[in-house]
Amino acid sequence: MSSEKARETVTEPEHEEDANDSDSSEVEEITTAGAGPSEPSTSSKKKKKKRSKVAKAINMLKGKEVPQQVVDQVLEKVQEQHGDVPGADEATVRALLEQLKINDVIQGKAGLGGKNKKDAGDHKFWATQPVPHSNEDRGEEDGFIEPSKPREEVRQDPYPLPKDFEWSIIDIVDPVQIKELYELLSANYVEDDQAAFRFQYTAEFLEWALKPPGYHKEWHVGVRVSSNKKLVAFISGVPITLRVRNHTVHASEINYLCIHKKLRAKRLAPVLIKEVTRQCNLKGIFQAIYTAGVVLPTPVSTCRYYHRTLNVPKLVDVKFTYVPRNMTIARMIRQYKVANTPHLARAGLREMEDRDVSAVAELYARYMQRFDMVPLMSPEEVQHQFLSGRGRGERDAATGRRDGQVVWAYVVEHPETHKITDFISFYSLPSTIMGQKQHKLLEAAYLFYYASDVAFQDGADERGLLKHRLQELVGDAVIIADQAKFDVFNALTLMDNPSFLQDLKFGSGDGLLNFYLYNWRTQPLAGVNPTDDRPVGKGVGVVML
Ligand code: MYA
Repeated sequence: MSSEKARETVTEPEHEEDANDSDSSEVEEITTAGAGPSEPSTSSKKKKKKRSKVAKAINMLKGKEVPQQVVDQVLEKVQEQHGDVPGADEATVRALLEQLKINDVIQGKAGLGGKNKKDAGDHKFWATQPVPHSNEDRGEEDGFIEPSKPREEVRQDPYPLPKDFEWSIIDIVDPVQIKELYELLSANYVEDDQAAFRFQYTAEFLEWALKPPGYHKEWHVGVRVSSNKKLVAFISGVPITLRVRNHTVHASEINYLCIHKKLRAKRLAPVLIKEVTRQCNLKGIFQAIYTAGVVLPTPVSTCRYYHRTLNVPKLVDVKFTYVPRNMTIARMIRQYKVANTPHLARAGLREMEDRDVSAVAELYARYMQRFDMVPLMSPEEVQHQFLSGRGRGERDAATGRRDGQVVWAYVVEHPETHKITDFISFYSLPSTIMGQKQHKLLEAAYLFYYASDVAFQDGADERGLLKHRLQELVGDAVIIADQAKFDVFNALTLMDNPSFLQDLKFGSGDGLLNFYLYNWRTQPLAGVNPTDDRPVGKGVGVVML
């Protein structure tokens, strides 16, 4: 997993005529989840009551998204006490409240979505692990927390499991076993807070994600019931070479930790984590990267989900998004309508092919120097990440999708020089819609890696050249996803994403994704929040599947 599914807050243009103008930044944010109008009141009794309501609501911020009621009440209070204050508008107040909440999360003071409110000391398992236990525990210098061990000093036997269960290495090449994994995850993997959506990784996706070049089958760790061999738990690692600031770290990317719903809260997760750690150690790997919606000790960065609505009626039907007050569904459809063909088609945008691998690998490596934590990819890894998941057979004429396609990758080839100037990719990760008769699957596209050589021009950032190019490039990815019948296009506040999300009408979601490093100290990296020396996004250049 890489992410928690999140409902959307809706963006609405101030003027309807701005709706199709992708350059328009005149978007006002309206959060509808938990929204409710507040009663105007004048009597002092009512005021007192309201103040205590405000205090209560503000307390809610510790664990939940900022409710509309809080924003409305803060605005009213400001108005009451100070009259018209420049900048005291809804969007600013919401942004400030969100910021307060996110700062708390990053400093480990608050949990998210009420799901994890433990103090660092209450983490019985995590307290024993080589991870920073607070941001103060990160030291001055980047480096390991525990030294690596020679192979013979690594524990040779698997950790004991409760009786009736046994370890089972899952062979991803075997269609029967990949189906078993698919079935475990489809019924038991990550859900949103309201249990309305659950990730539904396809068998093709899992095969793509778990078999990068140099993968180790021993890092695909399953647990079965001894008597009937039913697969009931799983965790995986795949090799990844990270650059974290100026260090190269050979690590494992840990993902798809899942325990059957009937076996929860029995302390099985720590056993799975220790066993995959042992398997990594046996291959000489002592560092890892992982992401989770829950707050554990201690995120190195946190990013927020953003959602670009494509299929308005369906997203409204399944309550992924809402029709805001003062808005109609027809206006919303117009607002989110996208062009029929990608704008860069004339500039040489086409699907990436095998012959582009070395050019894309070079462009990727140079572009990713912009960020503090990035995967370093060999040409074989580039081939795998962007091409091996492209599906079977011909593309369907209507949707442009191939059978079993999980990743979409495009390049811009300069029409005269034939140089590859840009590339862009996204992947498909549907979610099961629970308790809905009409719609069973939410088709979501997720922004993956991209690069543009505009970044290497003088003043690319200062003069807004890169921002403009990325808007075109990602805007085209959104158009391609729309043609391929995706319902929504998701992205996080990492890499250069914050520069174009709003202009491309992505709305802020209520989900945050925490990034963690195992056995590696480094100062916090800029994600949804800037750090002292880096703006938002620039710390994180890793997209986890
Ligand atoms: S994140 C996706 C996680 N999966 C899901 O959310 C799917 C649905 N949920 C479940 O299947 C279960 O609830 C899970 C927990 C399996 C999550 N990451 O067995 P328990 C700690 C790490 O009684 P259960 C992903 O895949 C929790 O704080 N730890 O709990 C990345 C507590 O410890 P402590 C977690 O609910 C995974 C302990 O587990 C997580 O039955 C990265 C309770 O265990 C979590 N997401 O099962 C794993 N959730 O008392 C770390 C709970 O200390 C990798 N816990 O608070 C580390 C690097 C390893 C490799 C190193 C190589 C060198």
